[in-house]
Amino acid sequence: MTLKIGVIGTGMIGRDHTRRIQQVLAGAEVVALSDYNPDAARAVQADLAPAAKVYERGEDLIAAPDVDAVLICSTGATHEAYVLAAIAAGKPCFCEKPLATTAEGAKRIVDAEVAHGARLVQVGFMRRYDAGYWMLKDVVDSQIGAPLMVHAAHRNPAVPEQYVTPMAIHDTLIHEIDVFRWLLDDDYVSAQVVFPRKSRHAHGGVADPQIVLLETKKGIRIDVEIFVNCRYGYDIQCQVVGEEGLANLPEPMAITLRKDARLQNAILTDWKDRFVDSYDVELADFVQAAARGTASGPSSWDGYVAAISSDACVEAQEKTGQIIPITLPDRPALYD
Ligand code: NAD
Ligand code: ISE
Repeated sequence: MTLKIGVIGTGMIGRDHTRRIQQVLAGAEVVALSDYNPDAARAVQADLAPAAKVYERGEDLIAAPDVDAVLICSTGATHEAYVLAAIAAGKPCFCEKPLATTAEGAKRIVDAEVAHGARLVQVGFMRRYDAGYWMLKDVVDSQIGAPLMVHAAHRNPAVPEQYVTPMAIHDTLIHEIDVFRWLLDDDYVSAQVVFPRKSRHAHGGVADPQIVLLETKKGIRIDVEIFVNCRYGYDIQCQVVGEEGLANLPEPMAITLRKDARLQNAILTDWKDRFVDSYDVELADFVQAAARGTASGPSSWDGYVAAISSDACVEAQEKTGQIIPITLPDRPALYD
């Protein structure tokens, strides 16, 4: 059976995921497209999915009888309403991060899915599917004793004018927030944010760089540097320090070149390239589960916990230097 997919939001990642379904993965095809800007949907239709129908409204795409499952790739603030509509229609949906822009919104999704009685939602936390993070998790679980500290960095070469200080949390750090819960099998109890000297390359609306300090239930201390105008590349670093040793996330594969009396290798500049394989594997997982009428991988609960933790980090930005507590509700049995 070929799973028939509708894609809502055909900007950068919606286009890339459509290419993935159409040209890379087996078992699914894109039959419907929708974007707030219909020209964007028509452009993706022309380039990648000529047989797909273009819908003016995402709600109509979700309700269409020939759409089995939905990819939600529109701007973050629109996710909640589309995910709720997919759950109401009983259709599996893959929702790009963030699941919702507020913890209350994410909770409404958890409540709707629990009321439905089975998982339908996968959140786009693709790092859990990354081979490098898998290798790191294996070593953390078996080789370095109890993890004590994590030193991490999330660096982008530059960001546009629309990118403002809280987006460093909602848009950028949210990947670390999720992947460290998974890597350490832990949850957060507090957050603190401090701002180093501002880079002259950062525009007026964004404090850059930032350092986020997280503490977990097990007492692990995590420091993450977010530096979204670092200029030199897209660079994700993660080092876990344990009682018996220390483990680093592998660097992306690259040729080392000895030339002109220099030893060098290229550094990626685009997030789409850095995690290209992980996006493939996460969507393959979605297609397999959706074909069975369900969802696996990062859940609505993970999206909800990420939203609660993000809200605390944004408050910590606003009250810089202060330690903001993070309290989580009990996890519904559906997500055990
Ligand atoms: P984008 O701005 O390139 O695309 C967003 C698209 O959504 C635009 O075409 C816009 O017209 C459309 N849109 C806006 N409101 C809409 C609505 N109500 N209904 C339908 N379409 C609507 O942004 P992007 O970079 O593709 O990001 C989209 C989402 O994907 C964001 O939530 C972002 O955080 C997430 N994202 C995830 C990753 C990742 O690594 N997992 C990477 C990039 C983006
Ligand atoms: C972008 O939206 C992503 O999700 C990328 O994975 C992330 O690394 C980048 O910082 C975000 O802007």
